[in-house]
Amino acid sequence: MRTPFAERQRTLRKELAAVNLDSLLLTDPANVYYLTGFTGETGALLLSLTGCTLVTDGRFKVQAREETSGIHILLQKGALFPSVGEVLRAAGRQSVGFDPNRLTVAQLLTLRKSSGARCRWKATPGLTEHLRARKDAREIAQMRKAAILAGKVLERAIRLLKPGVQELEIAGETEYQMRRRGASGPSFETIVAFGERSALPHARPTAKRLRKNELVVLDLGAILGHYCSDITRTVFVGRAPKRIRRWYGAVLEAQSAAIAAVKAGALCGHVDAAARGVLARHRLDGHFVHSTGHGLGLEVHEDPRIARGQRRRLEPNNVITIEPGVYFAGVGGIRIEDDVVVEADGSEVITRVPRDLIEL
Ligand SMILES: [Mn+2]
Repeated sequence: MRTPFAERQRTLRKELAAVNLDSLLLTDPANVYYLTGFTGETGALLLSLTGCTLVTDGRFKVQAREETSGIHILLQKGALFPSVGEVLRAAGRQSVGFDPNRLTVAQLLTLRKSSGARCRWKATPGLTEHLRARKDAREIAQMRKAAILAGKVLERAIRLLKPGVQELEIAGETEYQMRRRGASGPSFETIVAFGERSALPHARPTAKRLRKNELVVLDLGAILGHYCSDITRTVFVGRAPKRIRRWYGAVLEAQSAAIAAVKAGALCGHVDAAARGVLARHRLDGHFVHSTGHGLGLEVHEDPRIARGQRRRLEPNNVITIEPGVYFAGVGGIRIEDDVVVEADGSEVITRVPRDLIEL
């Protein structure tokens, strides 16, 4: 089967040439996978204008050969970064790009020392991440499957919500169901938050038991075929009081407005402002304490960021989340999140779970 990796390497090489780099160092596993197919958790990739070398350790020898093709695999002698430096030293005078967001200060110092004076290190953040943000047709198809899987698991979790059940039970069952349906695991630690705890946007599941007349926030995602999904629904256990309905209606309206603002060319900050504006009209913007969304792909949080003031523009085939929420300490929170593919004139919502308030 034809793999996309060689073509991605070619595309990135053009970017290297454009910023006068001879090679680029990649250490982040998602970036290394994106460019080579290698899934080992440690390794460093040196992409040069003429070739590609993956440096990793003996544990990954067989795996690297099986998962990649057309690249040079080098097993490190001793530690990873001195080995990478040696490869560069042997290659002679050149300028090498690195991502300051992905490398520690200690790693850079080791690289500078081991690669020698003829190697010039240049900070070039986000080159691969920018390519990754624009998904190809195969990636979108995979993300649709991951999103649908997350939705099914979420709907099943909602059916398990009965007074007396613990947050941890729901979270455990959810992650089990993901794997039963083919996911390699959750794309982040599943959030199950009952009652007051739902006011914490990133609540970790506890032994708390569900009671009647509580809000429940379920925020989960699965990794399927390397790609992440991310979905949130809010449920009320009982008949929701008027103010909860009002808050829920406002969040749903904010999410719809943000989704309607999504299209290629739109400023990320405008999409955020669409959600924030609706909540402001309901005098709830002070309770919306996070950004509207984030890019989704090999990682659960990636480019582009849908946040206040972001000047970046959406591109066709970006995949992003839209997830406004409101939070009231001591009472609870409401968040609705879907995954959205950016299209030329609009968007496709790939998570397929009804968004109306569910009362159990
Ligand atoms: Mn999210």
